[in-house]
Amino acid sequence: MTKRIEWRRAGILLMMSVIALSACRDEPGRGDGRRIDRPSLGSKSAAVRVVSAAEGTLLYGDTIRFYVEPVNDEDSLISVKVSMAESRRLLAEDAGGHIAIPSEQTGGGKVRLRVDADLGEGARALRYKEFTIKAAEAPREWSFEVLRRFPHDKTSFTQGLLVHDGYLYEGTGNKGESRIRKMEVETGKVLMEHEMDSDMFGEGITIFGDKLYQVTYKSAIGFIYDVEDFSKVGEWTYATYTGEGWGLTHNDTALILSDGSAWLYFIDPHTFAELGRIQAFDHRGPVDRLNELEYRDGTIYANVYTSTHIVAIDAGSGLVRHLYSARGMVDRSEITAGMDVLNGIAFHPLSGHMLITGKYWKIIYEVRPRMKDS
Ligand SMILES: [Ca+2]
Repeated sequence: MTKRIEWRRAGILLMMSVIALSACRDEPGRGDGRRIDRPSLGSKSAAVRVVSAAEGTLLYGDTIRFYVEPVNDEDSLISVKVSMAESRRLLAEDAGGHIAIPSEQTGGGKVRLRVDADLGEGARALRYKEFTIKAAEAPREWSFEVLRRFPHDKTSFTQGLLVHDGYLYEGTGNKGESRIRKMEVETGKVLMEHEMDSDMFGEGITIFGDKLYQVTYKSAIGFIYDVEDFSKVGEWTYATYTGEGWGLTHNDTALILSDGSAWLYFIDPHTFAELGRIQAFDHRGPVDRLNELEYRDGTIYANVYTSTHIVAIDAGSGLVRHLYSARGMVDRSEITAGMDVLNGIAFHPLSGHMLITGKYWKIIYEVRPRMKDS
């Protein structure tokens, strides 16, 4: 048997099973393959192909271009809609199937597009197309100059750190060790504390209005507390790419959540609807393992989990503009046996400098960025 005949036979078998399946669905028990007078299905197997000149990698700022055409000659294209696969946000629509989308509209990283084609007479086809979009330039690199050191409770498995109205707030993780605290910034003196149930693994925190929001590691449950007394006033849920909650911060209108991937989610603090999402990316592609967060002036600062890096991400596009290395920031004498990874970014209420600590670290460092090799 030649290859050609094998293919044809496979095609016929596939067609027959598709027909049998659709017949079965409509008329149980009569899947004999003969009842195929269904004009609404269009041609034998409605399908389109996506043809792109740029199969490899695009640079942020480029335009994503491709065209969509029916696989079967007898099909005609009525229209094509292209949307972001994850959010279904519509990006482009064209009757001729010629698509051009500026990458500013998709953001960078691994961009997955959903292509919905209308082939007329009720026939539709769905394809997905992936592009990797990298930054044209590497982020600017910085190290940290330590200005001051403040005490940090080395029993705190830090997951969330922020300054609000002059006080330091911290959320910690690990089951049995998860809590939220209000403290004096420079002494670490604990002014208020709430311990979570021992089966809960606390993650990032943020304060929006008069509420403190907290996420949890794998439970997909968030908690809401009154910032005045830490009394629990509500719960919320979130659906992320990894199913996990990691870091939390906010801008003027939305909570901003990380989940250990390169995605950052913008969430309405009242309805908890997702308002949008961005993917962090640099000149190499997506920047994942984003952990503790801090937002300031259009920039999201994020720890990259297990590294000594903090990235500064443009909150509109996801573009990583700056890369800060904390390597060498911790003095040899400050290293303790139980010390875990760097995690925790806040800003000092008076100086405006960055405050950085880590899980089970004994010090919070007030730092100023210094250009590398200067
Ligand atoms: Ca923070």
